[in-house]
Amino acid sequence: MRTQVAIIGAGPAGLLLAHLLHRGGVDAVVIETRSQDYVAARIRAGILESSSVELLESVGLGERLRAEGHEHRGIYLQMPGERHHLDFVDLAGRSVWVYGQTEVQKDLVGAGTAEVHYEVTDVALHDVDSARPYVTFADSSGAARRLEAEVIAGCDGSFGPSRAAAAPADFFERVYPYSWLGILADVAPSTDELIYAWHPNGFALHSMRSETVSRLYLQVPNGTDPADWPDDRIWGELATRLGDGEDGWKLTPGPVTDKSVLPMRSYVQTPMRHGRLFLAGDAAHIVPPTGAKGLNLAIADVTLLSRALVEWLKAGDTRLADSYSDDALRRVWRCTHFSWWMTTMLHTSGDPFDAQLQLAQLRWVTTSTAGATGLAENYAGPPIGF
Ligand code: RFL
Ligand code: PHB
Repeated sequence: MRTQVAIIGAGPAGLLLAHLLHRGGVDAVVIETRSQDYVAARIRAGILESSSVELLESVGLGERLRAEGHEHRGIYLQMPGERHHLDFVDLAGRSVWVYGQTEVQKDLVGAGTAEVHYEVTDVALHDVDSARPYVTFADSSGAARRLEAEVIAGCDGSFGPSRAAAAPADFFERVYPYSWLGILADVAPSTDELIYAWHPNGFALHSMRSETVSRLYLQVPNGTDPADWPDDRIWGELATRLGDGEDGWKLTPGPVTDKSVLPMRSYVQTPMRHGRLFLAGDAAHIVPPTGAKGLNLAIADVTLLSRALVEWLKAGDTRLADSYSDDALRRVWRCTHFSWWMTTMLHTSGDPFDAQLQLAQLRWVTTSTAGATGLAENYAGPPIGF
């Protein structure tokens, strides 16, 4: 098989890249180890920055998003006895949208612009330093395949083979001493905006997917077994940390349809290019979910990468490809800092000095226009290409 761009991974980065390249007149083939159903059902991100929404709209992927997504002006930041609304539209001139990654994935599959080979195995990258890189794999029937390309795009997340193929590289990492226990529940959200809550017992987040589906998270110790958290215990702890009963606010529990524990870390691998291999999305960087940046970073990366590859493969101009890593990393490091900052401000460590610093920081962010604007600008997100 031969194509212009071999894309490894059919998550949002890989499928959106294929869609953008198709619109730019560049051929691509995507290979994915999982099944289409598995990828479509993975419950992950829920928040899109307005620049992500604008990008998706501008490439024909905005119809369901506008109809079924929900625009939010801001978030609540909370400490015991205090709930403050930060209005991003007033503070930074931009909103965010609640629209699940599952829905973005469905829209990308529905666009039908990507040739995707699902359920492949034994994926290996070859000769990425040369002008003729290629990928080998076994297709879903077990037959050995070789995919030759001008460029390989590694969009295979943190566990795929592209990261290693892009080495030697610099690797920056921070592992956090806590995880999130996340639930999806069939119950109307108890809040109009997301609530990020600092509490002495640990962080809690009330998010949502729709008028009838809520998404909630609790900070738990690393190594927590979800089996130790029956539904009643989860709702009880959420009620405590989110302030059920304070100022008449009530948390309404409901049937839990999904429960999982996710560890948290930050990493960035640089550069995001090695020869003819370009990394995008989680393959190059992971952020903890506290700032809702992962999916948005993946969208920003592939927007830059598609422009660079169209210029190169259609017009022979390599300038954007040469600057891709530096261009993408400006935003990556901004969001890596923001996600680290939100995470360390809101998760308790057990150290009383740290707790007082966190509260002082939260009071500053919720009472000073300068502090609130900084958070709002970062949460609502810098423009693509910043
Ligand atoms: P993905 O989505 O992991 O897709 C990578 C794909 O590559 C496939 N793959 C391979 N394919 C071929 N050959 C191989 N050898 C392969 N190995 C792996 C995988 O099967 C997969 O299909 O990475 P991508 O496309 O870069 O997208 C990144 C986002 O998925 C991720 O950043 C976000 O989900 C992060 N994230 C959030 N981001 C936000 O912007 N806002 C949020 O609110 C938010 N919440 C979250 C999140 C991530 C979470 N988890 C579980 C990681 C909440 C959670 C719980
Ligand atoms: C989510 O809805 O899954 C979500 C929302 C905001 C975050 C993280 C996750 O910061």
